[in-house]
Order: sequence, then structure tokens, then C-alpha cells
Amino acid sequence: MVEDWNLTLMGTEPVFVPLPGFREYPEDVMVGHAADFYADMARRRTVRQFSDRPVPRKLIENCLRAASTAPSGANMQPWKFVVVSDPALKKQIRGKAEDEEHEFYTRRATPEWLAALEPLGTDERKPYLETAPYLIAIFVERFGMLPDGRKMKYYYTVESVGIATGMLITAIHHAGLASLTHTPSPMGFLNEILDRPDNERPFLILVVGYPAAEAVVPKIRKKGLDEISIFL
Ligand code: IYR
Repeated sequence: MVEDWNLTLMGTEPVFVPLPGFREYPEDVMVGHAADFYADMARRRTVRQFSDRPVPRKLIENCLRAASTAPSGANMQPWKFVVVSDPALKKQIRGKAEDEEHEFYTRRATPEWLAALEPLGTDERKPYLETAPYLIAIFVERFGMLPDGRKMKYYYTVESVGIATGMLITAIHHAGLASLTHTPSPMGFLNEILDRPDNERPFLILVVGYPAAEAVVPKIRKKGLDEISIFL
């Protein structure tokens, strides 16, 4: 079974190979790369109006391959990416997500939480869950399943999937598409609709596609370097 490949490595001596693929650049080139990459990442915005324009599947596949290079606890790679383009499934997901969001906006959210969301202009309507060509439902594998049904312990699963998700968002932006991290709460309905097993817990839905021609984004600011970092 493909899913059990890493079990064959458990409890074995490490095998080392020379570091493959590392490239050393002159320092000024590195400084330039870092500045250019920052400028490119600073153009990324979370979008809430998507076009229905199709996106090639191979583009999504390579973004997922990029995400799959993420580091993870004991290299267990405790993630699953369910790529949804089927209109009937998207419609079901939208229906359930909007039900939960209705509860959230009318009952569950504290006034403080609603106040924090106000500058973003969000509400319970989630049309993009049907409009965008792809919804990537990301799951955390809480533990592995051995072929005989026994559980295998995984480590730092949420941290690992968070890192992989960040790399996926970066890959999608780099490829020239927009995305939205969407977290209806609770999200248990995703297991049902997408037929995922109990050891997988929904992490978030990444909505992916081209922004709509009329897309607008809230005027917000990112914290500056002096606010987010301390050099000692
Ligand atoms: N899930 C809701 C509310 C929401 C919560 C947070 I925290 C956000 O950063 C944005 C939205 C929604 O999607 O509208």
C-alpha cells in the first residue's frame, strides 16, 4: 500500500546521502532573492470574490507537490489534500458551511469576535465555495492506520499541516492564482461529504482560483518587522 511506505523505515538504521540540490549563491544575490521574494509575497491578498474561470489541474497538482515537500514530525507527512472541483460536491459543502456560518454569525460568535471581523466585511454568505474552480479540503491525519487496523502514532500533526498549508498558499500565489483560507466551524461535515475516515480531522478549506474581475479586498495592514521580530 502506498500509504504505508514509511512503515518500512521504522526502527531501521538511518541511511545518509550527500545533501542533494543545495545551491550556494553569492551574498548579494541572496540578499536580492530575499528582497524580491518578500516583494512578491507582499502582493498576496486573501480574496473573497472568485471567477469561475477554469484552472488546469496540473497546476494544482504541482502546488500540492510543493506543499508535500514540507517538513513534518518524524517525517510522517500527516496531511491529506482533497481537491474538489465537482459542482455537486461544492454545492453540498457550501450548503453545510453556510448553515454553520449562520449559527456562527447569529449565535456562536462573541461580540468581541464579531467586532474583530468587522474590518474584513465577512458574513455568512459563501458563494465562492461554488464559484471557485477548486476547493482544497485539507485534513490532519491524527494518527496513521496500519494495514491490520492498529493505530500508528504521529507527532506534531497540527504544526506539520500548518507548515504544509503555508507552503501550498505560497505555491498557489507564486503560480499566479488567488486563495482564501476558509474555516467554517465545526467542519465535521467535510468527513461525511468527502468520505474521509475518522483519523482525519478537517484543518481548513483552501478556496483556489482566479480573482473575479470586480474583486475588492479590505484595506488592512500587516505588522512591520519591528513589531514582529526581536533580534538578540
Ligand atoms: N468562519 C467565518 C468567520 C471568520 C473567522 C475568522 I478568525 C476570519 O479570519 C474570517 C472569518 C467566515 O468565514 O466568515
